[in-house]
Amino acid sequence: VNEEASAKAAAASADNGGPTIFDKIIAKEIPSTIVYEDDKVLAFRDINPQAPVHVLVIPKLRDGLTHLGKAELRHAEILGHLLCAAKIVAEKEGIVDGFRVVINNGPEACQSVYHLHLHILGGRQMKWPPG
Ligand code: IU
Repeated sequence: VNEEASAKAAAASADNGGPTIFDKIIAKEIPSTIVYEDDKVLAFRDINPQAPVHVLVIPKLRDGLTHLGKAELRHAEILGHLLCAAKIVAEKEGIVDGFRVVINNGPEACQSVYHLHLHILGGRQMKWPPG
């Protein structure tokens, strides 16, 4: 029932290309615990952590990347930058030898915020397959 509810909630907030709460986090209108920041990306702690370390890495400029399904070759640089930032976060958090990077894409993957983000998860034993 819970899984069904969360899938429905995700579908209900499906991509409409509008602003998201991450705009306010980037603008620092909503406080977040920042782990890493540079001119292109922001990394902050997830408000509802699913592991001892759970950090989100997002592009400061969404530039059409509501979700990975919108990626085009012109996004190659920022996509690479996000992955490099993920590694920096893992190093800073002391989990560089064991961590997971997740991108939920679309309602079927339970994406709830339509501003591309990488989940960096670690600090516990991960399982495979993921749920
Ligand atoms: P998802 O991949 O779209 O499902 O992930 C969105 C994440 O954003 C999810 O893990 C939320 O806990 C997290 N989040 C947050 O950290 N701060 C917020 O204000 C909101 C969501 I709304």
